[in-house]
Amino acid sequence: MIVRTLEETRGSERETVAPTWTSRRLLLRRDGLRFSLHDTTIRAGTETTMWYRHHVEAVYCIEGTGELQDLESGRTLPLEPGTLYALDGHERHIVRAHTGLRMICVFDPPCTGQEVHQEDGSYPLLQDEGATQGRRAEEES
Ligand code: 9YT
Repeated sequence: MIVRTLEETRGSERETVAPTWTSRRLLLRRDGLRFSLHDTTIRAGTETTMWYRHHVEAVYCIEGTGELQDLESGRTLPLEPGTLYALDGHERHIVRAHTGLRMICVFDPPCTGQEVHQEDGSYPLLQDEGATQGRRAEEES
């Protein structure tokens, strides 16, 4: 059994601070599960464009208000506590945070914690050492 608290992740290598968001990864690839679990806060007044080309992601909003724009369909929907979106089609999307947002995110395959957004907004597929998982990454790009 794995037991971990949000508090333990603060300031640790499980925490990543980006210009518009901070994410604390409660579960990462190295934990050996088939998904990662993140507690992500998005700063008020910001806009973040994302594309998880190699991952499926589910996001559950638990605090704050904002909006999600699906860049594939153009559809915009409100984000508020209790709203879930699941990017099962690798949709490019924008999150606009009206207030600070707090989201619980699940990624399959699990993130390693070392990803940085690539130029196209996607995360690469990484092994724990930080090396790109060559074959699949090439197949998918
Ligand atoms: C809300 C959202 O899409 N969060 C993504 C997780 C974050 N980019 C991370 O932990 O890398």
